[in-house]
Amino acid sequence: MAVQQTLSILKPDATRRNLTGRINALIEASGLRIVAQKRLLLARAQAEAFYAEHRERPFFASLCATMSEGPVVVQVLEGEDAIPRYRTVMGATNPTVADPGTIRREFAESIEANSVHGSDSLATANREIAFFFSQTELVG
Ligand code: 3AN
Repeated sequence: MAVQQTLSILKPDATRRNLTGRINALIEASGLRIVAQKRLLLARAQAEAFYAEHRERPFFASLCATMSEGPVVVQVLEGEDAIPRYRTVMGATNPTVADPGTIRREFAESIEANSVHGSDSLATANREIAFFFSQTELVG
């Protein structure tokens, strides 16, 4: 076990439905701490840069449009094994197969508008945190 930080995004489908507080409650109930948080409107180019590794996937254009259609809340979560722990709290990409009690099972609208993003590895977390936050914005 190691203390890790991971990048979380509450997606536009979640902010549109005023779910920030309910999702944050599930995050905090899991033992993760929100050590940085801000609400942003992503430009289309920012969404494309953030999801660059998915550029060849058929849903890339639609995903980037969805991510820039309304405000997002970007967060840094900290805790023991925060990266895999948050993936568990999020649930599977497809909400119809996500476990009961997970964020995506409870709140996601579809496989694309699935309410939250979470980093999937240490290298990804480091890159994604640096994409949105400077070190001085992380307050543990
Ligand atoms: P996850 O977010 O669970 O790690 P990824 O990395 O495979 O899933 O996909 C990144 C994002 O792309 C997902 N959160 C979702 O918004 C979108 N996405 C994934 N698979 C599909 C799909 N088959 N159709 C539409 N959008 C998808």
